[in-house]
Amino acid sequence: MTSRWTSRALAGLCVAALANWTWADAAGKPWDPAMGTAAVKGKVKLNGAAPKRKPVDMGSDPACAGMHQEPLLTETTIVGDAGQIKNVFVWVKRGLEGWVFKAPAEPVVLEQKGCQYVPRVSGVMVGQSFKIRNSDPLAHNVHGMPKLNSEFNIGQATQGGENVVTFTEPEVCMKVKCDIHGWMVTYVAVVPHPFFAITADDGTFALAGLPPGEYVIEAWHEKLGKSEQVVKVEDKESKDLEFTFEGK
Ligand SMILES: [Cu+2]
Repeated sequence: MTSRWTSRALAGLCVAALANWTWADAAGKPWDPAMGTAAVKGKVKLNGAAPKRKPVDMGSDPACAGMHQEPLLTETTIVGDAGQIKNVFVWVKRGLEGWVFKAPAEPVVLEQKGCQYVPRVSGVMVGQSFKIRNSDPLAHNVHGMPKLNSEFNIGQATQGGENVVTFTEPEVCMKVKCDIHGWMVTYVAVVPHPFFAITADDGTFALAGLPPGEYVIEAWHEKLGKSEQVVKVEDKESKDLEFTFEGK
């Protein structure tokens, strides 16, 4: 019993070590939050007319449609009156390679509610728990379609069902969908550090607590594509960036 447990535990450790190798092996020192004195913040805007959001057609599953008095609106591109874009994933793509970051103990939660994923875009660190919850009284399945991480496909037949997955590789962003309900789509970004943000209703983002340095900041949107800028911040400095996407 003991030896079987030991060999299993050792095998588990080896798998964990291998799985983590590509990112954890990066030359770097443990992150010291006291170094985080700088910030990059800003706004993401659309150049051109905002696309009109359409009602989501839930006709293939009346139980889903029945949970909404008014139809949900598509979330592919959400643009405010002043052109500000919501749900853009903004992160430090390069410039933090000298540090090794520990994933937080708290999970990131993705919920299925009213036959919709909430939130539309999530950010999670490599190795951090990503908890997927079914809050609906019907079945969903959660089909992750990564390019760099392992594919997963989890059925959640009952309300309150929860599963946890973790990711081994940085990947911005992977698509996750429900194979039962074709309109259910969400995007998950896996990042090797905590310096990422998802633009709010007003299109703003903030990357605070950065060490002074030069960074490549990338803004990613599921439909509009991606854009990057180089920015240099000194000790105690905060710089503003504006990203502009062309309408599609
Ligand atoms: Cu579903």
